[in-house]
Amino acid sequence: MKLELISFKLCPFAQRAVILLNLQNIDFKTTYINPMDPPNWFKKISPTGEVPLLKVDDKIVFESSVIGEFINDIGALDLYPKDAISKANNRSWVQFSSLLFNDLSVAVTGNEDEFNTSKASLFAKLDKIEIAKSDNKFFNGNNFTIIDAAIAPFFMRLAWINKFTNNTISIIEFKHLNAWSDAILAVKIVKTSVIKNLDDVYYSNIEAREGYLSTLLID
Ligand SMILES: N[C@@H](CCC(=O)N[C@@H](CS)C(=O)NCC(=O)O)C(=O)O
Repeated sequence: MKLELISFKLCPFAQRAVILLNLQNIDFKTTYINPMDPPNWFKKISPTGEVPLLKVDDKIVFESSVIGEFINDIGALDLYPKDAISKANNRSWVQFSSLLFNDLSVAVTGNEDEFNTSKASLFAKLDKIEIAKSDNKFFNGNNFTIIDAAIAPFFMRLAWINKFTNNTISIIEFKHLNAWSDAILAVKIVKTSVIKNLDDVYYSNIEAREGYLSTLLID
């Protein structure tokens, strides 16, 4: 089976797939595109116009959560709990975690009012996750699983924002989330799931968006 991940360097949803493919030790080729200015071949094969898209031989799989399920199906490791309700509960939180990226995106691009609204919306969601998260290192215990991979790109970007802006969106008050973020960001496969210097690219992206957040950047 030949796998090709159609990706965008800054895309957190594509990063989820990279983490899971590497965790499962599955060989794949990466093709980067700019989804804001996609090539014609991509328009032809992508139903949504979004990355990530996983080409599997001549078939395509899209939507990062579904790509994650597929990787789990073909991988040697089952990264879901065995019992049906815990598995469904994990899938629910994977879906929920996707909503965090919308708030983060508005926080990066929006004016001051939009920044404050998106931060409040983000914190309301983080409140819910804080309650659902146990004292365990990762979501399901000591092992890194799919839900950890799903939220890892969010924690990575949030940590960059906090480093670049003197903790504008600090999550220190969320005891479980703060520890979970530290545990996830220390995982080697997470660290190596993005291109080198993506933090610099992310900084430049915040600057280029000229939103309220760009006025809070420290050098
Ligand atoms: N629900 C999708 C979201 C993917 C997504 O938002 N991708 C962005 C890049 S990070 C994209 O391709 N945007 C281009 C567009 O919306 O046209 C998933 O989980 O895969």
